[in-house]
Amino acid sequence: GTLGVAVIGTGKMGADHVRRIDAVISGARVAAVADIDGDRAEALAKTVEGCTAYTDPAAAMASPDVDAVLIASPGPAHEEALLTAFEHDLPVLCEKPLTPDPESALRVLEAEQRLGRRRVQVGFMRRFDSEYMRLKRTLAEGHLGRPLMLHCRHRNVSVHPYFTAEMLITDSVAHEMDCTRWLLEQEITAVTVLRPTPSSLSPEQLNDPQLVIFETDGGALVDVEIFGNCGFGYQVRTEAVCERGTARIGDDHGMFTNAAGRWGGEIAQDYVERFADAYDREVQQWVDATRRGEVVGPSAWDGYAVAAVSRAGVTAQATGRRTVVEMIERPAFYAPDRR
Ligand code: ISE
Repeated sequence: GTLGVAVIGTGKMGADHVRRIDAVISGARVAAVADIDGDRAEALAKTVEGCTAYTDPAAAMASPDVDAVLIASPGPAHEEALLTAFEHDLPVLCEKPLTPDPESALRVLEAEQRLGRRRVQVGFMRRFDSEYMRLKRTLAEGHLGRPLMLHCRHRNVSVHPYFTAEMLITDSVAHEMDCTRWLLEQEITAVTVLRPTPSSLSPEQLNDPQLVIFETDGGALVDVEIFGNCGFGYQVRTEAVCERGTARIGDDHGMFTNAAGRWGGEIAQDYVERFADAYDREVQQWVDATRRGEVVGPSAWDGYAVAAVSRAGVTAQATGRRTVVEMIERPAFYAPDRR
C-alpha cells in the first residue's frame, strides 16, 4: 500500500520534501510532520490532507499511520531521531550530514548493525542528479582511462549568517567528499585547506572562499573551490581529468537569449532549484525500494566516511596543515553496494 511518511524537521529542506511527497512522487503520502516549532509544523501539515503535526519526533514515529521516516532536521538532531526510528524498526531517509561527527556516526552504524539489516539511506542527492549519474557511468566505462584529478567548484549565492568557516567543510564540501568517494570508488586519505585573502564581501567568521584538496587511496587528487557567498548563483561543477580525456558536468545550460547586443542565460539560485530532479529521483527511489522491503543508495557507512573526512577537513582548516583522515575499517555489513 501507500507508504505513510513522517517528515522530521519542517525547515527549507523538510518543507520541500513534504511538497515533493505530496505532489510530485508516487507511492507515498505525508502522514505526519514534526518540528520543535509547533506553529511551523501545523502550518505545513495544513497543506497536506490527513497529515498530523507533532512537536516531538518520537510521537510522530509512534503513530500507526507512519511506515517510514524522512529526517530533515538540523544535523545535531539526527542521531536521536535515527535511534528512535531504529526502535520502531522504520526505514529512514536521512538528510546529510548523517550526524555532525564521526563518534556519533559510529554509534548510528553500531545501532543499525544491531538491527541486522540496513535501514538508512543518506540524502547525498547528487548521486541522483542526471549529470552526475552520467559522469559516474562514463568513468566506470573506462574509455577515458583512469581518473587522475577532479576539479570541483561549489558556489552558493549566500549562506546563513550563522554559517561558520567549519560549516563550509562539514555542510558544503561534505557533498564533494561523498561524490569523490562515489565517483572514484576510493577513500579520501588526507585533506588540506588553503585560502586566498578573504573576499571583502565575506562575513568576518567565514573566510570565504576556500580551496580544499583531497588525496585518495587510489592516488587521485581533488580540488574544491568552496564559495559560500559568491552573490550571483548556485553553481556546482566537476571536471574529471583522466588519462585519455576529460569529462565535465554542471555547466550552465537551459535557455540562452540574445538581445540588444548581449547574450546570456540564467543561473539557478539555490540547491532546491539546481537539484530538483535529483531530489525527486532520490525520494522516489527511496519510496520504491522501501515498498519492496529494500534499502538502496548511500548508506550510513557513507555518512560515517564523510563525517571522518569532515573531521580531518576542519582540523586542516584550523591548522593550515595537511591532515590525515582517520577511519575505522569498513564492516562487512556495509560491503559496497554495486548497483
Ligand atoms: C547545504 O546544506 C547543502 O546541502 C547544499 O547542497 C550546499 O550547497 C550548501 O552549501 C549547504 O549549506
